[in-house]
Amino acid sequence: IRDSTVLVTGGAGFIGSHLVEALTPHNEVRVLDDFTTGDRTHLPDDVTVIEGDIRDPIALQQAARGVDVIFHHAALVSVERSVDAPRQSNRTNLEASLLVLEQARQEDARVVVASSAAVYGHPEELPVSETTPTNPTSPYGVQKLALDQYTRLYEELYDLPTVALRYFNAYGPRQRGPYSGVISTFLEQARAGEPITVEGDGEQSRDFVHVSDVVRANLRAATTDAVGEAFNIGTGQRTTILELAEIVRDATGSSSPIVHRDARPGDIRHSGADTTKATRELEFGARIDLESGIRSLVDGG
Ligand code: UD2
Repeated sequence: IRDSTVLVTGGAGFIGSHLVEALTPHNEVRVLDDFTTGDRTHLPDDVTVIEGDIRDPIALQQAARGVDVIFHHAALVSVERSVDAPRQSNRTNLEASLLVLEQARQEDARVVVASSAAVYGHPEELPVSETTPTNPTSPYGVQKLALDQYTRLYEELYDLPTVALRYFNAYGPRQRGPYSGVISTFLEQARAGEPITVEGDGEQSRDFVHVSDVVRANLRAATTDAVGEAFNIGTGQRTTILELAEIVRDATGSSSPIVHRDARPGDIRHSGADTTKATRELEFGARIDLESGIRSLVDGG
């Protein structure tokens, strides 16, 4: 998209900051972030930063005034924390998201929201398509599913152009912290020469999608005619956690041993995206396979 005024909520976070970087050369970009996990140093200079919480209607109103598109990436991303404190995560992931949708309605702005493969829970079929039954196994998944459904409803009821992107396991530079995902954990362990900790037997599998592909999906969603829809955003390739451990070891040249720990309670066994719909309607296809994505992380990010 070009020559637009856009708001990225959670724009200083992992996915948000990469999106901001892609948007800034051709658009006027605003970021709303409370910087609890986001990082100012990830933001280009020519971005307007509003420091605030998305639960704060005043901050949101200020940030959204006059925008053409809102990319909604602010969230409490920890699945475990949503299990411990479901109401707290509901307030940010769902209630505040509704504020974002309401604000978009006010401004007549397009909205692209970050949904999740968590909406499928333990999937009934693999790979999962958008018509696979949704059975979230965590409050986080329920919240993302409700957001996903509200997004569709806002198109139906109020004619607002909305798109929900169901991310599978996103990875890439700047992903770090306690909820950052298995790839950044394994890379840190391999670099430090510490044991790579595989939880359970390691035969569980995921669809790892590079953040630059996630960003491209967002840019497509910003202009598509296929509104009121949800799309799986993954690569269509599944990798087991044991295979991942080997890939990370090879890419880093590390001699870290692979050790096994207890499996995570409630861990999803297999997750993989059918991306036919995104290919057909968004002309989206992931470009970075896992080996090259990890190699570039090792070389640069
Ligand atoms: C991902 C998303 C989450 C939600 C969920 C939906 C990330 C970081 N999280 O959770 O937000 O959308 O999908 O289903 O993308 N593992 C190890 N060793 C480690 C760390 C992890 O073996 O040191 C395993 C873990 O047990 C799991 C797999 O790696 O089987 C992936 O774990 P994760 O935390 O990266 O992501 P996931 O799929 O639980």
